[in-house]
Amino acid sequence: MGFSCGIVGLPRVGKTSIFNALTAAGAQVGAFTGASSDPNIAMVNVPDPRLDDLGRVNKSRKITPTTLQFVDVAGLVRGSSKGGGTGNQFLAHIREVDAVVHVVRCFEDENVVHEDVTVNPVRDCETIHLELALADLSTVDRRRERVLKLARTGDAQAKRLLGALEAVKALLDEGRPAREAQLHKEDWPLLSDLNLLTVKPILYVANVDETGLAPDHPHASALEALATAEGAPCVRICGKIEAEMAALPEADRAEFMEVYGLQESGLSKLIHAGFGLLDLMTFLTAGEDETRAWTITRGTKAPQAAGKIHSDLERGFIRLEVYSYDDWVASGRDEKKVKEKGHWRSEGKEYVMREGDVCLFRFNV
Ligand SMILES: Nc1nc2c(ncn2[C@@H]2O[C@H](COP(=O)(O)OP(=O)(O)OP(=O)(O)O)[C@@H](O)[C@H]2O)c(=O)[nH]1
Ligand SMILES: [Mg+2]
Repeated sequence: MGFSCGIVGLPRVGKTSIFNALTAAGAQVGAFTGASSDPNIAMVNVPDPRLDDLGRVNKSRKITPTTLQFVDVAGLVRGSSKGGGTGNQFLAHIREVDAVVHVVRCFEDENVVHEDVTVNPVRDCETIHLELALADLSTVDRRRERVLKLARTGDAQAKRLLGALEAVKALLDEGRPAREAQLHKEDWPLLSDLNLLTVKPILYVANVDETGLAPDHPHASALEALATAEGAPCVRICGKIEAEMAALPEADRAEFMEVYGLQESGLSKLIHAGFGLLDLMTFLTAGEDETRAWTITRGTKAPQAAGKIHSDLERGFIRLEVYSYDDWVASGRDEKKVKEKGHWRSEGKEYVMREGDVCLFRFNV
């Protein structure tokens, strides 16, 4: 699996519309205003033209893209962390995700009631940030209570953990995200099992209407300024339009996008931003049986990349035979020519994987 994203935001900002646009899952829009307690969960394939190209030339029986998981939960309201609304019980579902996708309403529509009456992305972000921080604060407080006693006995590990908890607590007390804590690199793993929401990387989605793609759109620009200040990516998506598009047959989508002046689908924008945010990259394997894309973190070395495919490949790693997709295309999509031109490389254990590597792992177990 590539990575998983948990969608958060105020009620009726278009989270489920966007979820549907991204996943074509057809979930009930507005369903969470009732008492429903299950999150919407869907996997989507990450589109990759290189994969189809390699699969076609290799006459692969199977083409397997890498996937992305989306989890859509009920809207959070002010006081959610104290049990207000139904949103809080859903937070558990986003504790396990890799990244938080924060959907913010940037569209005007008097038929859709806003939680705080007016459309104001910056205020809305503050509300959600505070609720996430308060939810984390109660998690941290509970753990702190338990660690305090042990730390008083002089237990070194407990003292270190207590120090980390207190640094994080000081921020959360002020409504700041835990990720801003100045902890030693070795201390972060001590907190990992808490699954703090405000440690997760965040990506903003400005849910805009048809006018929202104009660069100077006031609501979307306000959100982008906030995201930039936080160093977080922000993408604009027309939730309603794209949800309609996702329901169309594949063949009709290009024309639909043209009518609305959309250059890139919301899913594609989000994938790019998400890969950047989480520092991910893709490598490929190609053959008659299967051509497949794999997601890894940038900086991963060859044996660990092999381990993504199977633990035996990592354990028994001998070497990696590899060429880049671009060199393959430049060599007329012919492996023989790739070799002739000297682009077919044999790499060892220290090789750092590159985007678009087409790989054949040699191993022995
Ligand atoms: N005009 C307009 N309406 C939208 C847009 N996106 C969503 N809506 C409408 O807003 C309402 C709420 O949309 P949902 O997608 O259910 O919102 P949500 O954030 O999932 O809401 P909760 O699950 O209740 O928190 C629906 O009536 C949508 O049709 C948009 O981009 N423009
Ligand atoms: Mg919803």
